[in-house]
Amino acid sequence: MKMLPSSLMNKHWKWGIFILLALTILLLPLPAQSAQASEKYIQIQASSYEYNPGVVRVKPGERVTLELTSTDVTHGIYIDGYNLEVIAEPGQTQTLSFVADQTGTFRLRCSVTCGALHPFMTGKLQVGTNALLWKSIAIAALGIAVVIWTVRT
Ligand SMILES: [Cu+2]
Repeated sequence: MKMLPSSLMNKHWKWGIFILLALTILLLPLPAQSAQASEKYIQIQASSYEYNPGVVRVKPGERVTLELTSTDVTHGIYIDGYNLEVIAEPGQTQTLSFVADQTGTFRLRCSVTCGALHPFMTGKLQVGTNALLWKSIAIAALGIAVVIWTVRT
């Protein structure tokens, strides 16, 4: 077998370290999240064509009650993934309670055709920290560091 040029060997060695570190980041257990069943009330105001707040953050396992109020026409919220829906008529408040038993980011969509921009009336439900995103960022940063390290030596 032909020996690889030493400079190339050097680079392979660095990428080996990168792969090891990347795997470590991926397999690293997440800090234990509180298993306490706390309750969270979140008021959401719906108006054409937005939710206020647009992003709802809750902890995994939390009992969540959304209080949806519409300030103009009838609006709804459909939570993708959880497959739950709540509809509020003008000036009214409707509540939706559920346990945030799935982690991740879920899209909120208006479930009532409310006007021209209705398809764009969306929000987000974020359950727990987005661990996968942070891991991806860490691995990408590590990759960039190895590239810089390889180029400079
Ligand atoms: Cu709508």
